[in-house]
Amino acid sequence: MAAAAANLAGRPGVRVVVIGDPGTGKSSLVVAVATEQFPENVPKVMPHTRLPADYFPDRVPITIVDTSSSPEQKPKLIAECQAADAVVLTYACDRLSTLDRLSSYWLPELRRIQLKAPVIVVGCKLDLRDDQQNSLEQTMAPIMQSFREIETCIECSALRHRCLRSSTTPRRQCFTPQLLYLIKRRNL
Ligand SMILES: Nc1nc2c(ncn2[C@@H]2O[C@H](COP(=O)(O)OP(=O)(O)O)[C@@H](O)[C@H]2O)c(=O)[nH]1
Ligand SMILES: [Mg+2]
Repeated sequence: MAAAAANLAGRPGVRVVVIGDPGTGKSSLVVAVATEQFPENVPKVMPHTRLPADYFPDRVPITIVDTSSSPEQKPKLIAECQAADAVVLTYACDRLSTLDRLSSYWLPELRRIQLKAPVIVVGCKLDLRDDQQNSLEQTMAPIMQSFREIETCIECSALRHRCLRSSTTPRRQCFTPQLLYLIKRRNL
């Protein structure tokens, strides 16, 4: 794991790279996780964002790397993924075509570049999810069967500060345990 090796060489921290279709909520998620605020106007791509040092009990410094999915930026996106300790792959809960793109494009692409880092699938904009839709488990089970590199999946709303399993859990508390779990499991 490239970035983890660099950690041992003295470069501190864990790199989490956020990828996914345009408009799925990547940049808003980055801001929301870092600041606990929903940004009304978010830049197309956020600058690298360091999470507060006290974010985790064991104070592992985490840098979140936002990306652009435009074709010209593809080499950069690949390089970021190859340097990642974990990849967050987003879809939008209100646009099922972005969910389909996980299996038709993103996950095969990550295989093609031989990504070694674990993948966390995050369904954004949970507040816009249609209640008639299948549950997260029903939706994700076949995808997780086919793509074992998916470590875990969640759905959350940067706007409403919610995650799927508990409507009262703040984003921070639902997004970051997945990261913490990975960090511990992978000894990052
Ligand atoms: N309702 C709702 N809208 C969101 C949420 N997250 C992002 N958005 C909106 O979705 C649009 C695209 O978000 P953005 O973060 O720019 O997506 P990106 O292109 O993947 O970086 C923006 O208009 C955001 O305000 C959310 O949790 N709920
Ligand atoms: Mg963006």
